[in-house]
Amino acid sequence: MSGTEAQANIGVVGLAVMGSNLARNLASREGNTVAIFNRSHEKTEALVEEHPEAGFLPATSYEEFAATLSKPRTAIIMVKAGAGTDAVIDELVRVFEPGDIIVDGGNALFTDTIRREKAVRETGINFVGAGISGGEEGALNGPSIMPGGSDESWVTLGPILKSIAAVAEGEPCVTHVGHDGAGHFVKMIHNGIEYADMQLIAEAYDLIRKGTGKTPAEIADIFAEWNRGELESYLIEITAEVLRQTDAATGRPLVDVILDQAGAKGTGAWTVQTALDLGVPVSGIAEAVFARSLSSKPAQRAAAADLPGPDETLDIHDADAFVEDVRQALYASKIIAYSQGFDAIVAGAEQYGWDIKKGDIAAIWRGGCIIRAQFLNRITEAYAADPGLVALVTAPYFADAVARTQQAWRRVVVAATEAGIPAPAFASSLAYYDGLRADRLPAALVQGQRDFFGAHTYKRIDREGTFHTLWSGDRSEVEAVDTH
Ligand code: NBP
Repeated sequence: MSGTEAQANIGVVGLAVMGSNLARNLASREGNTVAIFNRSHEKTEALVEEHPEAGFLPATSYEEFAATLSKPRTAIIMVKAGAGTDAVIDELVRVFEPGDIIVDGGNALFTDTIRREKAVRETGINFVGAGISGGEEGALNGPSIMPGGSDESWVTLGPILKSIAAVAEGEPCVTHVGHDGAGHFVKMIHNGIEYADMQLIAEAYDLIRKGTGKTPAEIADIFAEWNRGELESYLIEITAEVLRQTDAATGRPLVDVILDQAGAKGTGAWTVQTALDLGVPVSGIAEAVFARSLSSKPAQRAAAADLPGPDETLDIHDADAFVEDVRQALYASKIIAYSQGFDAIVAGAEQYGWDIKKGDIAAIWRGGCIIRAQFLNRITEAYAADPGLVALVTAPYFADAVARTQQAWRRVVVAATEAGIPAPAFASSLAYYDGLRADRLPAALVQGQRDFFGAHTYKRIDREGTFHTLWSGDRSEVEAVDTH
């Protein structure tokens, strides 16, 4: 390859597992010719050698990479998020021209994407932060893709991304989410929901195991059965497979030999940090993040191991009924996790001026991504019926589902609490639900306390205005002051 012929319509920079698979996916689709570049050239050579069928156009330098691409040049960066992304952007800006498109497909923090988009735009080059979900398998066979960036770049990029995205019910799982950081913001929320979904499933497993004494393989059958109903989803499906797995070395269930300390790469924490800044209670997601943190504190856990628990253990007389209660609790809690996630999307869109179509987001999560699930169709329908829906859980379908399941949900949380089995995401989701539907909250007392010690003022239920009580002196003679 001379390096001067512009033959590729798309390029990939960064050829570790995600980049290689995405490049192979692109190359397998009709009409795409893919230029590839990696900082250390051995990876480029290896990919070309292992996949001659892909017809890759390898480049040894950024200059050669740029020369290989037809205009507008379009390149997807798949490198380790952070400094590596900035380094590659600098190089591409150096060799690209106005009108070209740089796509960051890594897991960037959306505020970094906003910063990068602003800086790159000044050069006349388009910058698109695109969330890509589905892990290495998704990158190869069809991920769910959440691109941000300008309308102009979407014209070129849209058909390319549609060609490689997963397909759900005939539709590609990609949509132009919104401008600048919108795509990475939505991908971050996706991951937050994923944390909650996984934690809820793990709590369901733990309760069934401790409550009924069933083996992991028996519980795998339960999850496989659940996967045929309203809980049908990728995470339920793989849970059955994980629980069914036997450890080759010991013959024990694999789940029993895996160290019970959960890792994290940070996107769940980003979701919670962002939600705190936006003032959105994503309590189910937060509990899932904290549950992983708690699990990964061996010294604290060892020190606390002898602290007393309740005298009661789970006393289940009807195992089938208990399993069904847990299923319903899982479904209700999952609805809350999604409801909270979509609240965060609404708040982010408002804060950053993005026009995000919530129903479209649910639709592109139906395939390719980790939280793909049957009930995402119901979310799309809910937002189609009422685009201004204030809380997903109040949409008729979900309100009915929670009404149907809430008694079981309460029984499960009570049983877990009485038996001293931690079910933080189940319990927190239920508390959120009860908080949301409460006629009156003790927030009134909190306002009183705030006014007492900090003169923070309060509103009244019976009059307009802002009030402060003179608390000092004879407190039986409080005086309300309208500060307006
Ligand atoms: P890694 O995150 O492990 O990154 C390795 C790649 O980054 C290599 O190609 C490496 O080049 C390149 N790189 C680094 Br590190 N610093 C660089 C620099 N300064 N300049 C140029 N290249 C640099 O790869 P990955 O697991 O394939 O993930 C790629 C992206 O996709 C990440 O942002 C990740 O968060 C995201 N993602 C991953 C998954 C997943 O399931 N793994 C899922 C969704 C999204 P080298 O070969 O020369 O060292």
